[in-house]
Amino acid sequence: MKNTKFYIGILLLLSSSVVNVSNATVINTTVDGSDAIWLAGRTDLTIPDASASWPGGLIRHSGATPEEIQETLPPEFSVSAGDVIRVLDPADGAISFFNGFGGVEFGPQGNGTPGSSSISSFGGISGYFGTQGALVGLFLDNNIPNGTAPSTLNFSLGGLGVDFTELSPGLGQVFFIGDGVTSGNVFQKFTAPTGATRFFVGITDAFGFNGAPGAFDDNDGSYRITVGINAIPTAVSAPETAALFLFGLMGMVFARRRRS
Ligand SMILES: [Ca+2]
Ligand SMILES: [Ca+2]
Repeated sequence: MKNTKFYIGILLLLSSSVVNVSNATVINTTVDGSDAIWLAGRTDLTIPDASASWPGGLIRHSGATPEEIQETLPPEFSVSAGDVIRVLDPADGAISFFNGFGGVEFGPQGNGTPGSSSISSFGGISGYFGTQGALVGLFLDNNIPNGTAPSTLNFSLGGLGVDFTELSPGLGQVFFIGDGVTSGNVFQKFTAPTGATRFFVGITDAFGFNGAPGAFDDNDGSYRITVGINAIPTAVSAPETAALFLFGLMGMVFARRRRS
């Protein structure tokens, strides 16, 4: 009986650690083609109707696009400095970046050679240098970003590339997330910098994927991403492992009971 109580104690302890694992924040979200990363935190802006021009804003097509999509502020999530963010399963989905619905679509990794898209900064948020139309992230504090933008991170093959395993971007620096895993299926790790309170996921675009940010008004479709904040990347299998462990321990309890 003593032994049984001991094992029950272990089971209770293990149960509480399983609860801790599930307490890590996990967010499922879609990132629309209109979720311009350069509008992150820009609650000071009034985005004009899609049919209007936007002087001083993101560049738009001069005439109407078949889609006439209005740019949107990208999704944001609360974080603290030092939080570790990972995509918990490879991001997927498809966005059509060109005039017309459907047709050629890109996935979260973006299109072309890393470095084939070079887009300048906008209102205190850095530029972007990587693949065309990739899923990107951004850390901010509580302030509306403005003033001089931080330096642009280099995700070309001669720079960080897209297969890095860890990244510590600064506040206001747009960073490549892609599908969130390396070509070797390693979940990539993004650490929130000092002062970070908000994490954003969004889209990059520009005419020809180069120059000033814009051309979002014909982007239809979306990417899907499961974001883990301080969550174990194998979140799906972690509880399974714990369950197997518990199952094994229960087997041991049974074995002991049968012996005694
Ligand atoms: Ca576009
Ligand atoms: Ca389109």
